[in-house]
Amino acid sequence: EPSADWWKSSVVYQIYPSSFKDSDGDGVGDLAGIVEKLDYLKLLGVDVVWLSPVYPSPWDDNGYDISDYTGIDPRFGTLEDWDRLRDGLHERGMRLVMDLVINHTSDRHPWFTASREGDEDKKDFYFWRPGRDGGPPNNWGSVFSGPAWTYDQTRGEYYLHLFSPSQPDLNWENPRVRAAVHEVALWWLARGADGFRMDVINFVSKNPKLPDGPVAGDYGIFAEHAINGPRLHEFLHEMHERAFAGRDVLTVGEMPGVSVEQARIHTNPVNRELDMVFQFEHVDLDHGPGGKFDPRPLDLVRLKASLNRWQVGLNDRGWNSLYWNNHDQPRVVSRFGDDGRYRVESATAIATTLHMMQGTPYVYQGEELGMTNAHMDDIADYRDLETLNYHRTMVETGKVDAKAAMAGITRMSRDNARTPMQWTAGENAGFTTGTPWIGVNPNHIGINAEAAVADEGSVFHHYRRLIALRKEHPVIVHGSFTPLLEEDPRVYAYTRTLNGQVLLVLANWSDQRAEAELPGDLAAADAELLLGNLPDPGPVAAPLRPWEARVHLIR
Ligand code: TEU
Repeated sequence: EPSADWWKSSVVYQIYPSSFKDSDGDGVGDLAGIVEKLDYLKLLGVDVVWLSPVYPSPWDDNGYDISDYTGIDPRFGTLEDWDRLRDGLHERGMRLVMDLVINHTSDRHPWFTASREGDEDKKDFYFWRPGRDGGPPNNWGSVFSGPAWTYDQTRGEYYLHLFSPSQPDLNWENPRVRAAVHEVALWWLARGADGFRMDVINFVSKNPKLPDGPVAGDYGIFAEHAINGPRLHEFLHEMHERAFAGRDVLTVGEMPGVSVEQARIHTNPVNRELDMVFQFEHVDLDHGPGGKFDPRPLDLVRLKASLNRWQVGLNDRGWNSLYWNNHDQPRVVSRFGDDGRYRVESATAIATTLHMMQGTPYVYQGEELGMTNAHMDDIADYRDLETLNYHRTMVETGKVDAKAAMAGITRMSRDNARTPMQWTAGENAGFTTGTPWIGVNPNHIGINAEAAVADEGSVFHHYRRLIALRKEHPVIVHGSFTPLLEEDPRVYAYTRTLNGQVLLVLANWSDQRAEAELPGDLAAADAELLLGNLPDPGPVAAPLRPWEARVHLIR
């Protein structure tokens, strides 16, 4: 077995390729554009790039609807461009993780075309069922609005799609489906990929009876019958043995709805399933009764309770992945911080809180610049199908209050994460010489990579220092986690401990001065300051200024 643990001390950087860097002026980012920016990633200090999908796709869900698993969509370039990216990363000591979307394919994937035509080999590759009482086989609603079933004329049956109708779910009960998926993984590993982020991988085992779910609104909720299903551990273990075992890879499974207890099983190395998972608890805390587009203010005490439970729950038994942002989440500085007066302070305090925890940190493109939400209030500026479908089915029909819903969209839409990377103060933020596929945030005049790299006090350099610290201090990678001040409404505080060394992390999540009421032995300890996000940081006992964060090492 190769040493499995390099990913524990790594920091991963997620690239959403259509919005990263456009090299050819068509308004869409591409692989050659990423290659131009590898020295920027090296300067930041990240170890791994996770590349969101670049495969051929009809682009209904921005590439999460794949029609060919072993090709590159022409909008991004060619397989040879991918080879150049792989080599450019490897030459700089970085690795490349691909996004494996294998719960579903595109409805234009040849497997689906063959399946709907009743092809002998492919007919059971998807979930096909006859209707019930002139309607769909069960009451499930899909993640992207509307029913989870669509009737297909050719086949004369309904097919299941937990997401868009363009994303039919693969039937993992069929061993040939699983073998085909393993082949895809092996194909990319043979070409030099270093691992996989596996899209909604805990949706692949369903209750084979596909029973109705509890009704909420127009549809039934599929969660209890299609998430964390009965054969999930078996399927993941099988894939590990066929595709990952004995190879030096990183695997991270995206798992909405996973619990600490389940994640502990998935990520315990003795079970040979996955290295780590993406859980969703902390990014669902501000969802209201009407869902993500009905947001509530964040309660810091609840956030601490959640993240701290994951820290303690996986210590010594599994491994956490740490993230605030990805291509599905609004920008954290706008969501949990203050993207006005305290933008730099809050972005760096929030980053410090996460990066000193146990687990592998993920940085989403632009997060290291403190990029903000797009603040778009006109639905015409949106591109994301989840947002557009919600607007069409809930807002335009008058099912929700239009003004409140638009405010919810502005705050929570996935497109907040998808506006182009802000490279310069120049035209289109230096992202493209053409017309960008989605609008550039006008605040690129002030918030951009060129300015941030030139300014030692920028969010960028704080991220660079956080990443560098992880390389210097094993306590940051391996130390056990102890929560502090759990009821404090403003201060996030914890320690990490390894071989008698104690790392103390303090972050003020408010724009008020805050006293951290630390236990006496900590407050009086002789400590070295490893990092602060404001000028002239004080000792352990010093009050925290608005959005101040400090990392102290107690020997
Ligand atoms: O997302 C899975 C998922 O359940 C949510 O993150 C969802 O996309 C959204 O946030 C619901 O509000 C994954 C991908 O990350 C996402 O981009 C895809 O759209 C989705 O799967 C389907 O492939």
